[in-house]
Amino acid sequence: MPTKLLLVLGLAAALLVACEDVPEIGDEEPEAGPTATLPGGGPVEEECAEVSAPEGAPAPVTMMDTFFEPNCFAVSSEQGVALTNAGNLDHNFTILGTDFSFDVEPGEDEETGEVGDVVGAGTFKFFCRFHEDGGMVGTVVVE
Ligand SMILES: [Cu+2]
Repeated sequence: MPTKLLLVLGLAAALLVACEDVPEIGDEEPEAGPTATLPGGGPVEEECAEVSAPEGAPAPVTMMDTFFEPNCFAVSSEQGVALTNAGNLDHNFTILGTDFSFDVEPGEDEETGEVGDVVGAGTFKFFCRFHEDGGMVGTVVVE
């Protein structure tokens, strides 16, 4: 039946078009976002889902073995970070290029000072100084 054949061909064409729309991994242009340059840090351009804490409250970040949850979050400059080490290893939260650095032992909590005390608005890398090589890194957007 020619109608059915046409339908199948049309579907195949639609699928081909759909596939061409899928960007290849590593092929994506980073979206324009806030940028910042820090000593030793270089410009950072990244977008992330906003996991903001309620206004004024410190943004909660959990340290696991060995990653941050969330590993991308936004704060206002007046907010700090409420760190919780839920892993079995010593962990640390450091904003790249700053002395904003906090060690947290397993099972312990640590509340940082205001992020705006050390950086202006922008997007910044943070990492665990013990496990950076293991990929324990993240991004904080200061608004
Ligand atoms: Cu760590």
